[in-house]
Amino acid sequence: MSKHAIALGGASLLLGVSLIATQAQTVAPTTPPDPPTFAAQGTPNFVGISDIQEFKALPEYHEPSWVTEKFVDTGKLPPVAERLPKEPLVYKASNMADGIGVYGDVMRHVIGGRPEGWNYSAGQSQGWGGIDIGLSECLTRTGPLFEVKADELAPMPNLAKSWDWSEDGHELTMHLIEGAKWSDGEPFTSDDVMFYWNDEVLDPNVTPLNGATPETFGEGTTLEALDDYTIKWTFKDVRPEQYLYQMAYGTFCPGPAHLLKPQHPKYSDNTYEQFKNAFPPEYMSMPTMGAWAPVTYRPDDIIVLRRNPYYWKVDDQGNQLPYLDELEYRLSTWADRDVQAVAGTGDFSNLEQAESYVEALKRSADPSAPARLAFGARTIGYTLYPNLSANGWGEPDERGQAVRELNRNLDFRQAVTSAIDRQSLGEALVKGPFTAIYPGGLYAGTTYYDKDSTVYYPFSLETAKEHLKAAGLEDTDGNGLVNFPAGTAGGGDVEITLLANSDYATDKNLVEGVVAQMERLGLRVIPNTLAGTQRDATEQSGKFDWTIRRNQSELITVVKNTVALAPTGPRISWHHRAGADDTLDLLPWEQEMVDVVNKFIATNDSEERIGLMKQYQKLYTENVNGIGLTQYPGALIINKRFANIPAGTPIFMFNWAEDNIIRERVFVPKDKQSDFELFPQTLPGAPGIGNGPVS
Ligand code: BQZ
Repeated sequence: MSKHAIALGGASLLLGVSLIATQAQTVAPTTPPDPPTFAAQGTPNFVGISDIQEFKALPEYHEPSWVTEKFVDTGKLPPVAERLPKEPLVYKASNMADGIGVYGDVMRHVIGGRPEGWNYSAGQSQGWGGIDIGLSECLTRTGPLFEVKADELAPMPNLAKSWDWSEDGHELTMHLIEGAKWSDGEPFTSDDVMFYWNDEVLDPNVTPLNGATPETFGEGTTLEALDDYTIKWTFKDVRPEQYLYQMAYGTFCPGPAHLLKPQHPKYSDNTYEQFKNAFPPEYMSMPTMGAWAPVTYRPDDIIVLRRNPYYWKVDDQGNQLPYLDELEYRLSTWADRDVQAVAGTGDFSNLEQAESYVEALKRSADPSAPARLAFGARTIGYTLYPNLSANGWGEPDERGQAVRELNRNLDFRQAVTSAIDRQSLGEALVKGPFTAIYPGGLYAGTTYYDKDSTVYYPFSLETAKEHLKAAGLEDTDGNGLVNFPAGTAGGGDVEITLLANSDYATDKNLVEGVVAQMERLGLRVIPNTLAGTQRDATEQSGKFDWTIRRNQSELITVVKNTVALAPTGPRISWHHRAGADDTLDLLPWEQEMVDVVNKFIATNDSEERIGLMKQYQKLYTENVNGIGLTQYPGALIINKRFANIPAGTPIFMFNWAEDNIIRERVFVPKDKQSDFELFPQTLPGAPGIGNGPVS
C-alpha cells in the first residue's frame, strides 16, 4: 500500500491506492457526483419537542360515546379518567396539521410480511408494515424527529416521561409514566422494563426482534429498578446521551411481563423455542401499550386491531386517543400495498420500490385520485455488504472461507466497487431525477455527510480488472471467470453467494444488475433471494458471502442506531459479527471505525462530532466497508380522507412513516368518514386464543 496526494477538483485527499498496474487505463478514486436535483421533495415544519407534546393531568377526559354507553355505563370498563395514568402524554393541538380530531373510521394497511406470533421481545415478527411499530411502545420515541429543529434534536419522552443525569454523568435516572395500564387493564411498571432487560436483552438465548443486545446500550452498562416507576441506568461513558436513541423503537420496547414471564424458561419448564412461540398469531388481544390491540387474524388474509381502551395518550382537550377506532392489515405483498393505496382500496403506503414510481405518480396526479402522494428526502438506499468475518461466523465451508479472505482484501473490494455501474443500476429501477450515484457510507443530503470526505471509485471495468489481478485472481481455465489460486477451493471458479430479499422487486432488480456486472468482471455471483424474515435470519447467522440490504437509520441520521455504524459489539454489525470463539477479527481500518464511533457516542460536542463523522466517512468509503448501489427518495401515499398528516413526512428516517405520522392523532373528519370498519363499536376482548372483539 502507498500514499499519494492527488489534486481532485481542487480538493486534495490522501488516498490508499493499491499497487495496480498504472500502464492500464485505470481511473483514480474521486469525490462522488452530486445527486440530481429533486424538486418534488416536501419540507417539514420544524418545531421543538415541547411544541408537539407534554405530560400533564387535565381537568377532564373524554372517549367515544359508544365506549361510555356500551362499556362504562354497563360496568364492563371503569370510567376513562381511571383508565388513564396520573399524567397522560398530551399532544398539543397547535402542532396538529388539522387540529383536534373526531373519533371513528379505520386505516386499512396492506403488508407484505406475515405474523409469526405476538412475542416481539423474544424475536417474533408481526409482519412489519407498521403492525409491530403500532404494538411496540418504547421508553423513548424517534420517528417524529424528522420535524424537530436540529438544535433541539433529542429522543422524545414516551414510556419514560422524563430523566435526569447524575453529577458525574455516569447515571441516568428515568421516570416512567405513572399509573398507565396495558390494554388488558394490568398496570405497566418497572417490572415490565426489568423483565425485558434481565430476561431478554441480557439472556443470550433470547434475541428480541430488531436485535437488541447488551452492547446496544454500551459495553458494561447496567440497569436497575428503584421503584415501580423509576429505573436507573449506569454507563461507563460520561453522559452518553446517544443511548437514549437506542431506547426507542425497535430496541427497547418492553412486552407485558405479566404474560411473558410465566412462559420464560427461567420461570417455567418451557424451552426457549416454546417461550418464543407461546403467543401464536391466533392468540388475540395480546396486551399492548399501543393504541390498538389485535382482535382478529385470518391466515394469509387479514389482521384487525381495535382501539385500546387503556391507551395512555390524549389530545390537549382531554380526548383519549386514538381517534381511529380500527386498524386493518391486509396480508398481501409490498407491491400490492402501492397499488391498493393508489387505487383507494387501501389507505397507506410507503412508496419505496422505485419500479412503481411512474405508475403511482401518473395515477395520483389525477385530481379525483383517492390518495395523495408526497415525496420526502432521498432516504432509501441500498448497499452490498461483503461478509468480513474470517473466524467462523456462519460456519463457512472451504469455498466460503476463501471468499471471506477475498472480502477482507482491499484490492478485491476495490475491484467489485469499480465494476459497479451505478448509473445503469439506477436507471434500471426508474428513469428520471430519482436515483443518485451512491458510493456507500453516509447519505448525501444528510446532516453529517461531507462530500470531500467521501471516496468514490468511478465505474471502470479496466480499473476493476487491475484490482482483481492485484488481489491475486486470474482466469486460469480461460472460461471468462477468475479462479481461486491453486490449492484454494480446488482452484475452481470464484463463486459468490448473494443474499437478498425476495419480497421486493427493487431487491431482485438490483441482484440481477449486480450478477450481470460481476459476470463482466469475471466473478460468478449466485443469488440467494429469500422472503423477509428468512432473509433476516440468514443474514444474522452469517450464512452469506455478500448481502444486499436496504439500509437502516444509522447511515441517514447517524444519531439513531449509532452503534451499528461499525462492529462496536460481537453481534451488532450487519456484515461482521463474532466467530465461534465469540471474538471479532477486525481489520485495522475497521478498528479505527469502531474507535471513531465510540468517540462519537462518548462526546456531545457538535464540532467534534462533525469531525469524527468526516473521519468515519473517509474510513468507510476509502476502505469500501460497504459497496453503495443506489439512493433515492420515497413517497408517502395516504388516502385523502385522513387528516393530521405532518407536512414533509419522509417514509423513512429515524423510523418508518407508520411511526413518523403519529397515527394515534390521525383522524377522518365526520363528513368524510367511511363505513369500512369491520367491527364497529367493539373493543378487544380478554387475551387468549381465538378471543374476538367484544361489544
Ligand atoms: C415499512 C416497514 C415498517 C425490516 C421491513 C421489512 C422487513 C425488514 C423492514 C416498510 C417493511 C416495509 O419493511 O417495507 O415500508 O412499512 O415494514 O416496519 O423489509 O423484512 O426486516 O427491517 O422495516
